[in-house]
Amino acid sequence: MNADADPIKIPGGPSSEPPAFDEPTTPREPLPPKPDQTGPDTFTPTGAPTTTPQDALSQQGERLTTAQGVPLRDTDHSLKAGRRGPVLLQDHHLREKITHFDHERIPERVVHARGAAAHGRFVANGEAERYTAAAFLRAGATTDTFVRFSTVLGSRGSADTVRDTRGFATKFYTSEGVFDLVGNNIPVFFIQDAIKFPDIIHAGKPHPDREIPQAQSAHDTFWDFVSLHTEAQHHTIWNMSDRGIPRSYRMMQGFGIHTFRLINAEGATTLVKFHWRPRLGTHGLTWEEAQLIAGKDPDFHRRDLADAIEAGAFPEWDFGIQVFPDTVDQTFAGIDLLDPTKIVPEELAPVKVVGTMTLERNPSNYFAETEQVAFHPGHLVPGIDVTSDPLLQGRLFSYLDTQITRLGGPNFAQLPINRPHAEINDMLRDGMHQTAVHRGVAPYHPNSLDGGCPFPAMVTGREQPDAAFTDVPQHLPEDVVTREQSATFDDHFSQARLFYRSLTPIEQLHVKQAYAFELGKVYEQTIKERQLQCLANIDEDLCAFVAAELGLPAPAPSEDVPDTQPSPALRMVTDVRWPASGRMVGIVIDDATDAQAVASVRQSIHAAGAVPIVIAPHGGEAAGVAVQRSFHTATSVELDAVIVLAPAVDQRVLELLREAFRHDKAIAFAEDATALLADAGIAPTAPGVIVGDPAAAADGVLELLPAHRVWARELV
Ligand code: HDE
Repeated sequence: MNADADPIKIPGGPSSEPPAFDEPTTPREPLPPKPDQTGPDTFTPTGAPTTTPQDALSQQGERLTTAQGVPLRDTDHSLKAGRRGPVLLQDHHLREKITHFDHERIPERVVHARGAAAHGRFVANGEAERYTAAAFLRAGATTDTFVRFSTVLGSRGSADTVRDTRGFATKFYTSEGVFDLVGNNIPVFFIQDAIKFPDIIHAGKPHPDREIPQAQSAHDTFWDFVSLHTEAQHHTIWNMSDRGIPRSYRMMQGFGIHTFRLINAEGATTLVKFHWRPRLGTHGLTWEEAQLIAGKDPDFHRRDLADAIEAGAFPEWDFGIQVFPDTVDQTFAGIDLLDPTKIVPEELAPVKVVGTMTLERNPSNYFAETEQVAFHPGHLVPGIDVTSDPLLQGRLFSYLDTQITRLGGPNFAQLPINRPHAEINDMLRDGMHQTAVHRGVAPYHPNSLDGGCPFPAMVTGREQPDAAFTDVPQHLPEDVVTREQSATFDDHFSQARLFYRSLTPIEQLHVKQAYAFELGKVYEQTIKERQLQCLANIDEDLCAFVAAELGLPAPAPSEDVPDTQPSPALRMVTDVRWPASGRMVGIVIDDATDAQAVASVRQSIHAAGAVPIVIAPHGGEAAGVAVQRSFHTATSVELDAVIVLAPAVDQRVLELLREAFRHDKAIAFAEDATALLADAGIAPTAPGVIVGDPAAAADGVLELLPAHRVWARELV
């Protein structure tokens, strides 16, 4: 059966139609995107819905034209003075083509340059209604969303699986205007004041002299900064955990980090922290896997997200809030809610789920959508406001400012992906790339020439469908202008300790190994010693392990750090069983493998929502099915589990199995493949190794996948 006839579709193909072998000779309209792909909904630059089909925004017709729509006969040869002569300046087509090409790139984001995105839908359950007047959080309200996930440090072309924080930025196109929640997958940040952001980023980015290393924190300047500026230690220990190397964007939590203020219909306020909880659970890679993937498939997370959506395994997150009373001191359980280096443990303030988001459409053009999307924490809607968190306050300046350079002027909100799905009547005029064609003569307030329009909301005497944005009056706690911070921001170690001591022993081991690796890459001994001093303040056992790996003495703590109750909610390794949706299961076969066995194993894997990847000695077809990977192209790191249905003693397969075993993945063998076990050096009795008939092999793997990994292997 070739791939086209196979009802089990493997995602990832480049085009909505297979190409012809010969160069086509009959003109036709451009192909539509693949069924899983879509562009932004078509709204005008001023927020009016249109009936314009999405394809009207892409190239039209079957004939090659200039940018001015003039049909062209030839785009392969420049206009020359004779066949061997010089090129003529009058070649307007050549000049237009090359000039446009010369300007195809825009500046990459100064941080979060590498990302992947998807369109989705948010449905509110109404649980937030008592806290906020925001229309999109009313029961049953459905809102279009666009989510961009990212790494922080790397350039646009860097690898996905580096150890780093991940961005989790969501644009809600609400009926009251755009709300952006520009969050991360880690609930705290390195710094407490926005004025330190250039410093932490300069320290994390490649060294300015050689411009290495790319997308890494394992280097001297990063550890120099975080060991001196110790408020960074809490965020850093999260990065050293497996949260710093997510298995998938689909398997990450998201956090708004800062405390926000909600305002309800009666004007009462509450303080909240925002949470995204993945329905697939929160899972990491192993460090060796992450490093191998960075070479073998640097687009791993990008591919995983797009493939899952194409395969119909739509990722979902519950959206939740932790709710705190809006008191004068803005603290909760002794924790300063304005300090972005602190969490409030979920055991003290449970997360209330207020809605669910499903990502269900891939973008149809990376540049137009994922690259040009512009987020801003100041994109707020009525019912949601900011607090005085000094990190958030600086962000409110930065995001608008950065778009001016990145997107070439002040009209970036008119780019199709950024257009609100609500009326825009802003009196902002002109500027680079203005695409609206405004009417009227009086874009100022007050005016009489345009009949006084636009009117400020709520003073028109007319019934307003939605409330206007209100700035909640705030009392200032102090009346002194000062470059100082609150003494409640001074505790830098107790929550790093809380995090570490809340983890399971397996997770703690990974944290220890991550510090040992990262500091092992640092050249300067002084910096290692300084960071060891920080670790001694976090946990002495952690410090002793890392010191031993570095061959340095473990210092004694230099601070008296208070102990707190552990927070089991911080663990990633739990007994919960998660859906296998979109997981990749490799099926190793050869030409002699029973076609019926292959068919039934593929069917079981597919029926469980996972993706069966057939791996055979060669490409093409084997055992009656299309082969996705040959022994030459297969790699363990793209698989979550492996089923071996062939006695294939091939060095490449042996290596694949050894790696899969080392990375705690379920491995199943049909009886005739057991000789492989011995060659691979894997004990048939080891945890997570199944030997049986093909049905038992598939069932065994599906039984283990919901735990994410065979953790028992790390305990022996
Ligand atoms: Fe950002 N950040 N950030 N950041 N951030 C940007 O905005 C900045 C911070 C976050 O997918 C930039 O459009 C400052 C915290 C995400 O397009 C820039 C400070 C959190 C993204 C910027 C912070 C984030 C950005 C770069 C310290 C988690 C990617 C390009 C006060 C709550 C959004 C851009 C996307 C992007 C500035 C700190 C998340 C330069 C000054 C804390 C997810 O404006």
